Amino acid sequence: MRHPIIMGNWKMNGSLTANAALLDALLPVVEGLGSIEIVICPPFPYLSQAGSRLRRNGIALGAQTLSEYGAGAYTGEVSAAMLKDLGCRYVLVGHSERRSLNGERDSDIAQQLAAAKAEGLVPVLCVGESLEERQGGETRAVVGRQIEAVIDALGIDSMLGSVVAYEPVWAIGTGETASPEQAQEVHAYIRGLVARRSAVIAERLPLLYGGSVKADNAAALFAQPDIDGGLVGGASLDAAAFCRICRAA
Ligand code: G2H
Repeated sequence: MRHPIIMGNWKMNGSLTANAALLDALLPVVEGLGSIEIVICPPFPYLSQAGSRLRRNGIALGAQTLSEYGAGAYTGEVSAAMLKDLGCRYVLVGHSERRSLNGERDSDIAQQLAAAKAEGLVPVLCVGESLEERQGGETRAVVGRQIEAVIDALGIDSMLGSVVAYEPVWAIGTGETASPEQAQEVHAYIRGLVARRSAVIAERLPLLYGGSVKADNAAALFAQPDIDGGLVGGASLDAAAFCRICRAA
């Protein structure tokens, strides 16, 4: 029922020239992988450039964040409607870099998720614990709080048509990856948490793993029963590596 999703989060990387080269190398290879959903999330200024190429190749466009507000005097912000206008289908909300570097709180993230859904975008709610929290045995409490903050604010139906990405902060961009068993344990916990409110929604909810996904660890991660794909940062900037990760899904 859940089909694999692989998302490339380019973060704050790229240029018109570099993006064109990356897309040239990537698209002819991944467009043949019809059974999985592949999503590219460039920085805002490059959404149009990537979007015009992706629309011809059947790969989806995503953004890395959005404003919780609809329109108006919010200098520097980008609304859900603008992302929709540019052809986005997905948008990340609550990435740990947004939480730690931009001070986004669970309550802000819930409002961003609501704004995304109101425009028909698929929000990808990112959750995950720090190294200190894992070592303190708080992984479930932290991840549970991050997800329940959204469900408590918006209701369980907010998870229908959404995606959750589990990204342990200690594994992001560090080269450290959660083992398949560690990741599966948290994914199963997340699905169980949602199932307590709605078994049907939990069963349909795609759960992605993120945190140093690479070509050589992707297959073992994606083989886990509750891991439905990956949110890939660094390796999504390398066409050959990203193609191998997509093939592993
Ligand atoms: C986690 C991930 C993508 P990386 O942030 O969101 O990045 O694969 O570089 O750890």
